[in-house]
Amino acid sequence: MQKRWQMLTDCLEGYLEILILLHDDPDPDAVASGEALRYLLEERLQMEGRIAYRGVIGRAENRALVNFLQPQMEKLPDDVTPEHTPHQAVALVDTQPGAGNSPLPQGYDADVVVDHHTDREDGAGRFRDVRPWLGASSTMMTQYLQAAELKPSRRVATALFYGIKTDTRGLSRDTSAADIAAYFYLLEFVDVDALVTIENAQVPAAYFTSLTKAMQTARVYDGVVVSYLGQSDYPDLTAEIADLLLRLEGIRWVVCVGAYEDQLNLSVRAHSEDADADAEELATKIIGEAGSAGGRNTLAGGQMPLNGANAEELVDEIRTRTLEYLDVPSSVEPRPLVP
Ligand SMILES: [Mn+2]
Repeated sequence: MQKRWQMLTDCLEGYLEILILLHDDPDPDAVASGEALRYLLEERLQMEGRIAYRGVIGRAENRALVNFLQPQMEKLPDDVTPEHTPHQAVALVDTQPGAGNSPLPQGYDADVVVDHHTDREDGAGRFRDVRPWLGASSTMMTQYLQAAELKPSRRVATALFYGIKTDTRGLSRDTSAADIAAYFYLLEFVDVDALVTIENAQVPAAYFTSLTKAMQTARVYDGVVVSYLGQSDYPDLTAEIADLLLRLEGIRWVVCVGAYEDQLNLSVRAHSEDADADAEELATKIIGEAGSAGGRNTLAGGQMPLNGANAEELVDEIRTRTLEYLDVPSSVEPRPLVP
């Protein structure tokens, strides 16, 4: 890691400012990694960092994290490539140029790319650290702090800890030895009261409306469950409900769809015991040319614009494509999850 930290330092030589971009609709891992990078560069390279993102931070726990962390973070307009000044370096964390949820297009010449999703291998990023075998970008940022011999502040440690915890579902999914090591290293610095507040954040009543709809529309086909939660209040609700549905006994695959404004959002989950699972491939097949998708073996997501199309019809198509991809015979009758 010392070498990586040295390369990162070399790459940023001559810059006094950095624009740190997160993926769209950032999750705790993205927010924590962005803030950790800002903290590291400020403390060690005296750089001034600005964090920016597009989209929505909707999930109550994620809002609580932001509320606790108070990162100097700004929301950018949707569908606009963020701009930076010539004396400002640009970093991308928890995503890569050209990924479905990336604010930077394919091949964009970012200065720094730090990510743990599937390597897009487009060479983008003068300093590029992409390690898909890790469970969280927060693990990578913890390693950078250690390499720079910088003790994390309570704020940063708590955020990184929560980033690893959520991305790996409490070290139960896509977890490597490095994630476990980072998790326990951070533990001693964590603000436990803040963590309890974040994890138990209260949710709006609309959350239960969406949850009810998701349960009522869920159909089980052998080990596959497909659910549509209708128009939802925020785009990352599909991910939350997909995680919940994956807990159903005997389930190997979950596809959860929701509409947010004029867009359809999709979350795919595969059981981690299914060694051959490729959630990213399924998400990409489902979305096709209509939108974008990305992820890893056990979890993936995607989105497509509705352009005025009927959401229910698109969901029917998504269901058909899912069952085809997973070789579920058409003779299998769908079973409602709840009566
Ligand atoms: Mn992540």
